[in-house]
Amino acid sequence: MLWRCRDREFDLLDRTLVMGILNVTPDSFSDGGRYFAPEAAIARGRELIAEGADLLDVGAESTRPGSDPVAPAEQIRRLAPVLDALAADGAVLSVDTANAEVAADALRRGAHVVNDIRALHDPGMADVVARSGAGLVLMHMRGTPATMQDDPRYDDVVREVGQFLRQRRHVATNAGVDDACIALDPGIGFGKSAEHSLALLAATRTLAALGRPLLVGASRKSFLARLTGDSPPAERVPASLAAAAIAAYEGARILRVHDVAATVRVARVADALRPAQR
Ligand code: HH2
Repeated sequence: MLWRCRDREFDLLDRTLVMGILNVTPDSFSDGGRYFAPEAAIARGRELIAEGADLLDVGAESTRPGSDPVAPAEQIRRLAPVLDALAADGAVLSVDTANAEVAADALRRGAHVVNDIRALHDPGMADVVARSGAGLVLMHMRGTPATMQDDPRYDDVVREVGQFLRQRRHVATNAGVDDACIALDPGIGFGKSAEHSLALLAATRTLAALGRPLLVGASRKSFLARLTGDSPPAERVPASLAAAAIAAYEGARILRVHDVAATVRVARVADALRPAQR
């Protein structure tokens, strides 16, 4: 299975990609404030690449439950120096934004992927992605970060998320996005109870069968803490590695994580053990 991202083409048949998280924010749930200064973010990005990240997902807006949106101009201001420096290094960069203007600016600076947690909610986004040939992550979210954890309900979360992802993929390709550029993501923790997130993780094989690379972002999220009793996000690393191992074994092709060095090792083991058809 190929994933096309501008001039980069990832062959995902037997290699799970590790996407390192780089939050240039004051308030992200796990690493908020640590990499808000451009120099600190650039240094962290280089560290993640040295640890073996295949690509970096750079975001300037926290989407933790209860967070407020960040204006596009401010997202661009936060991202620009970081993207410029890491693109000059030759890193493969993803921009974590739902805003077409921010995505377009990042692509001009050399980003290869748009990680759109609102799955083309911005009417300008599909065109920006289609024209650039960038990779596009379409993620499922119920509601907005401000309200999404207010008692989310589903009749059948796996079926509903699968239907949504199929429909958004259709919207993207109808708008001119190359199907080979699309990856899908169930959006663990976005408008989901801990039980919903677990059900989606357990259904990785079903969701991977939708036919495009599946991205799973379980890293350090609170549904894991509900199982283990771990409290601050930094304590959730072993639980995150377990989730990553199971997701990759069951057919996820991209793991979005904070802890790159350890997850790369997990991915190599899962790749060696995963049955060929997954
Ligand atoms: N999770 C977060 C942010 N962006 N994008 C995708 N495609 N999938 C995810 O699961 C996902 C995502 C939340 O994690 P993080 O970036 O660590 O936190 P914050 O939103 O507080 O910056």
